Amino acid sequence: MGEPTWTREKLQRLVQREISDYQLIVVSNRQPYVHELVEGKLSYSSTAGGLTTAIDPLMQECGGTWVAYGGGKGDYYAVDENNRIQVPPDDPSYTLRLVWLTEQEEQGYYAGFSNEGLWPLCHNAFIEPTFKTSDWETYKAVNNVFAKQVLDEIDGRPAAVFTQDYHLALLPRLLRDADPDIITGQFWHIPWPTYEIFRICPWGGELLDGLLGNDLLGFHIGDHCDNFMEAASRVLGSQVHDEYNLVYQREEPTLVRPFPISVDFEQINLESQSPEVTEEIDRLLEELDLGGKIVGLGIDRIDYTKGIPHRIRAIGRFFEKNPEQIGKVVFVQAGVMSRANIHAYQLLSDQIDLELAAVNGRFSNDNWQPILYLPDDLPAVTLAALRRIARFCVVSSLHDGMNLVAKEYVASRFDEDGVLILSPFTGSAHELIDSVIVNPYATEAFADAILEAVEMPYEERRERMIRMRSVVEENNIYLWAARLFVDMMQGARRSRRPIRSY
Ligand code: GDG
Repeated sequence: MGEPTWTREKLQRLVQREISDYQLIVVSNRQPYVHELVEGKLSYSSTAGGLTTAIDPLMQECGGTWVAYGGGKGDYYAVDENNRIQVPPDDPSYTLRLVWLTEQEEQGYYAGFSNEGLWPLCHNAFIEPTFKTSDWETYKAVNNVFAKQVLDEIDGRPAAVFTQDYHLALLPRLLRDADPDIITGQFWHIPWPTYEIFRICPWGGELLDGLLGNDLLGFHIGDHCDNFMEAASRVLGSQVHDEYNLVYQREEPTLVRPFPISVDFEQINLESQSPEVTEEIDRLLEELDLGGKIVGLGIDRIDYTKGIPHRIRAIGRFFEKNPEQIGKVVFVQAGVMSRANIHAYQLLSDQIDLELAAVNGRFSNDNWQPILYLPDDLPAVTLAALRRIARFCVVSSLHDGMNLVAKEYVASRFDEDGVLILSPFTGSAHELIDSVIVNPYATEAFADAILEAVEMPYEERRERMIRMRSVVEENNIYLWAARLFVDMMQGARRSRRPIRSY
């Protein structure tokens, strides 16, 4: 049997015990709440994406400060003279401190080095990474901007800094150089590639050295840890102690461990039972004409790693092989556009339109269309309603660190019904072994997996869903954070000891 379920309260007690002597600071590129100014009126919304989904509930529970780039047009008007604002705006529980970047900085550091360089480097999606020297220079400069802001926030007090993701790989080393007493942990939300791929990056050594300024470095799965440790050993010549998951760089250890990220199971489970969601279900059934149909669902940030064209092709093949399903099954593809100023994403958008036109053009009739595409930033209540309507949910990533959409679908199915079709190239597939696992490149098998989901008897759906739900309930976001915080403090204690004591 697994460990007992972790709750918000239990995590709060753990944080008080382990970290209360330190100021807790989370740092990320993206802010959890963004402000807009429309006709002189300030409004806010929470940002879409896996990082906010995972970290915001933790900060609400633990308190502290979240330092992030203020990219919203209204952000400047929302903060106080120290660039701080209490969030969530409706019911404040922690501090958000915003960092300002120029357009040129945002372009070089975020769109350029992070998203045209590191993102394709770390995902096996066959998109060639672009490495421009000017982007790299800006990336370094912006990591320095963040370091200054974090140090200013710390103001010489004891602090534990928990950095997020690939935008800030150099930050931990900068912090450690400025103040070796700062406890440093980082979670890398995307995969880490094999050495053969990683060495394409012209500044790989500097990235590794930056990350090895952490006491603790977390990835979703063991393979990514192994890849990272191999890169550190082969690129930098760092000493790697596999048996302890430790890497020594500059004679200081970094603990490198897997922490499979998750969702707030209880909250999603409860929210999906709310009257608002039930009303939204009625509205969607009517508006999208879904009554009496078997509905399949995809929810993704529109990104080339998510395998959306592959999914559309498989749906087309499914109707081709199973014409009796025409008119009976509808697939709803929802999700927000992202990184629209990057060329590869514009190409993806065009490709999705072409694939959609091919399938919808071929199979639609006067009363029915096989795929409904809703590429919008949909409100949480609509996403929750879609998850409840859907007989099956498809996650077909070509490569994905974890994929929270899969876990959200499972958490929201309090009725213990529904089938998850899941790519083996996601971190989630390591845990959700009762899903229907299918390779998104194998169109034939993918089409058959859709038929399997459509025809799966209720008893089997229920048995599989019950097992998946107990996995997500057990391994929830609070267990993830608890393990991470405990290991971060343990890593910090170790790194203050001389190497020879091992
Ligand atoms: C990275 C890693 C890792 C989607 N569309 C809308 C919307 N969403 C929400 C989903 C989910 C989140 O965004 C997406 O999370 P994922 O985990 O699927 O993917 P990434 O954004 O690529 O996240 C990933 C994650 O970090 C955490 O470590 O799992 O592997 O790539 O919560 O529901 N939310 C709203 N409107 C939308 O249209 N509000």
